[in-house]
Formats: sequence, structure tokens, C-alpha cells
Amino acid sequence: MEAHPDAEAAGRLTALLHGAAERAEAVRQPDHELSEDLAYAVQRGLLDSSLAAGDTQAGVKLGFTSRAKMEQMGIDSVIAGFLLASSRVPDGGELDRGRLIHPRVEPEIAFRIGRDIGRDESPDAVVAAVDAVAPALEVIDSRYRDFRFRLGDVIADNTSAARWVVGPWQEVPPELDARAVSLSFDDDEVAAGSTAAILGDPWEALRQLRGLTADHLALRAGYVVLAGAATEAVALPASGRVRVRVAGLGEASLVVG
Ligand code: 0L1
Repeated sequence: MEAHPDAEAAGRLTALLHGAAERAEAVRQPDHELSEDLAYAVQRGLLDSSLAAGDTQAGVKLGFTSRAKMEQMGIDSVIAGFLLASSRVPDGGELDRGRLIHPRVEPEIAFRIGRDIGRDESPDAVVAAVDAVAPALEVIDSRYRDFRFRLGDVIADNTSAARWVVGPWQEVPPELDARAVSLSFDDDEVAAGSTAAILGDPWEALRQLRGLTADHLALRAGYVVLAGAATEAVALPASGRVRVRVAGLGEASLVVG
């Protein structure tokens, strides 16, 4: 039987994006707009390629969790991608910038999921399943050359996920909605914001993840969920320490090598 043209197109884009990330070489954006379903199928293909190469999925990341950014981009719901164990940088560890294309960094909050979550469970059940929270950094790196915003292209490119760092896990606090967040390069603050930038409250971002139905976004015990950026993304420096501080939660860092 002949492959469906959509499946063929998804397979080609998966191979292109996988190769781009492997070689740290940008590729051209697709000529045509992708539907969300097809974009998540491409993303799933990327995950399968990594799993086939021996990697494991370590969690899920949310994107476009800033209401201001949603309005600017003309979208009305969050998007998500997968986190790989191999893309985690240990807290305080070194990131090889040469393996990335045009990396930017975002200060975030991470949730740790305490048990497998069934597809039919409510957003509140997901919130109740979180057993720890932590400050986090996400390094994003679009694999497209001269990127022009198109939602499907971002989803297909695993929402630009590239590297991530989680600081020391903390007990779940009673609230998370208005904590000061600071991003610094060595001793210079380069961005400052609040956890309120994450859909008003990072817990709301986690709730909205339930609206996304792709199988690989289902949550499992031990998964990390990155809730989305608390400030604009900032271009990663050529070298030095990048640090996030979240009031009352501590800090996480990486060193660009
Ligand atoms: O993590 C995010 O901020 C979502 C997607 C970012 C897309 C991009 O600007 O590369």
C-alpha cells in the first residue's frame, strides 16, 4: 500500500530536523503550513528516532505560556514538546555551545511528577501528582534558518527544546504565582520577571497540558515538566555561567563551554 502523502511529508521533515539537531546545522522551514496534528506527528517521529538511538524520555516541556506572547503570536493555547535524558545538563554542569545552532536561554520552574497519570485524569489530579518543584533553565534552539513564526513548524521542531537544567528539588510550596525570577550571566542580571508571567501561575500551565492529546505528552512517574518561560528568551553567551534564581526556591545554573 502507498504511504499517505501527509505521512511521507512528516517522515521527510522528521529526518531533516533530526539531522539538523545532530549536526547543529540550520535547515529551511517547510514550504507549507503544517496542521497541528501533523506537527505533533513529526515531533513524535523525532522522539522515536532518539529512542531508537538509545535515549530515554525524561519529561515534557511547555511553550508559549506567556499570555503576552500568545497574543503577539495570535495563538490561544499552550504547546508542548518532549525532554530527553541526554539533553539534561547537570546543575552547575557544562553545556557545549558548539553543538547548538543559535541557542537562547529561558528561566523556568520545573515540576516533578510522582506517579503515572491516566489520560482521563483531571488537570487537578495532575497538580496533585506533583511531588517536588525546582528552579530550572531551558536552552531553546530553533533548527530553522531565518525562522518566520508558524505554530506548526515550532511544534514539529519539538518546540525548539535543546538542553535543560533543574536545580535542587524542593517540597511543593503552598503557592508559586508571584515569585521573583532573575536570569544572570556571570554576575550581570540579563532578565528579570515573575512566575506570574507563566499563565498567571505555573500550576495553570501544568493544568493546560491536559488539553494536549499526543500520546508522548502523557505524564509518567519521575517525569520533569518545564512550565514555560518567566521572561523573554535571551541569547546564550559565548562563555560563562548562566544562572536562574527564583525567590524562595533557590537557583540552578550551567556553564557555557
Ligand atoms: O519554549 C518556548 O519558548 C517555546 C517555543 C519557542 C520557539 C522559539 O522561539 O524558538
